[in-house]
Amino acid sequence: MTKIDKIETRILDIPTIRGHVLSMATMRTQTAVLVTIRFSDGSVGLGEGTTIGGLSYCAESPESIRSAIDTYIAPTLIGRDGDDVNGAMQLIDKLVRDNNIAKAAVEIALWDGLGKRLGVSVAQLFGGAVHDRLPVAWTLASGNSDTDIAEAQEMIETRRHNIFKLKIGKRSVREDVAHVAQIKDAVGDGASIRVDVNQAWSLADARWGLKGLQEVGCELVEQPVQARDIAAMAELTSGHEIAVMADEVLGGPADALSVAAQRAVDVFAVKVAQSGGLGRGAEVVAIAQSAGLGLYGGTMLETGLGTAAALQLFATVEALHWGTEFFGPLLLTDEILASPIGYKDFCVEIPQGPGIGVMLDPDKVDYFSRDSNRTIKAVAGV
Ligand code: MUC
Ligand code: MG
Repeated sequence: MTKIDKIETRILDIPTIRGHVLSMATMRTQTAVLVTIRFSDGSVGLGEGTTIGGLSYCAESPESIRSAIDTYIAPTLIGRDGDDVNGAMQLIDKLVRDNNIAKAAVEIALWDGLGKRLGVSVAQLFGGAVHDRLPVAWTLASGNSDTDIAEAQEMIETRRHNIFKLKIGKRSVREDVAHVAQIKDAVGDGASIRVDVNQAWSLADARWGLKGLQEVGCELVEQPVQARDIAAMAELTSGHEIAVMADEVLGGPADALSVAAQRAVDVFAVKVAQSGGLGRGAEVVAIAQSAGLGLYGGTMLETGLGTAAALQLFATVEALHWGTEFFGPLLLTDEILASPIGYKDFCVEIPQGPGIGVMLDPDKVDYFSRDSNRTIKAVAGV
């Protein structure tokens, strides 16, 4: 039996290429929790658990992810069979409530280790890839319309992205709609424009917002109101033509089932971290498929490591009606993978090779590690 010998965690703080302005906070650094699982046969599995904007996005922070793993998850897994991913996750689910991002980080490392031992990709472990590349969006969130337009035009010219998600919800609804209209006018019909409100609107704001957005040619609105207000999302979905997408409300299969049963949205943004891992993410995908909802591969702005893991899962999903947003590594000033994930022709390439298909650059990991005593501001500000 290949046993789990050791589980190590590390926090990395990596600057972003520009301020990333969200409705609740502005990110200037992305903080990732890396997990390394060492197995008794010498094999190693890598995982990542990452959130957005410190504690402003959800109830898990980089520090809580690390402490949940170190204090509660790792000790229960040491000595267990490394090949028994399902058994490990069932045990963790009994002992640890919620903490989906921490669970996902460990689960990814278990799948990566298993894939590497068997010499197959994680996509293969999930039934096999049906894509070798996927359409990938970019998020325009500089906080300035002219900068966003210049960024979008460069992305289109270099054939990197032609799907754009605009972060709105910080300014008034009227200003936001004008901002979206300006960008849509500048990029024309060759690009798809969507927005993410990150829960910032009241239902009254959202009624006006959705009306304005659809009039200016925006195709989709993500999480316009509070995640807990499923009834408001259902009203907006049935009352407007523009597609409504669930993000923060989807904390795993049970939430997905409840949102689908209430026909509260048109599309699921499925995030591996938020779902609680690749297995739970696959269950959320299956619920959307069974309910006839649209699918989109969502990100927590992970580094190349977490991005590669997500790509392994989404490569197995037949129809991703709204594409994906697996651009996380491109928002960072530096690459921590030994060889970066490929982006070209408006698509992201699925990493090939065993496990999640990528290896870390150890020098970069050391350099960005919080333990290395570098002074970098890890907090997100307004
Ligand atoms: C979110 O809420 O979807 C995903 C892309 C991006 O720019 O931010 C994240 C967060
Ligand atoms: Mg979102």
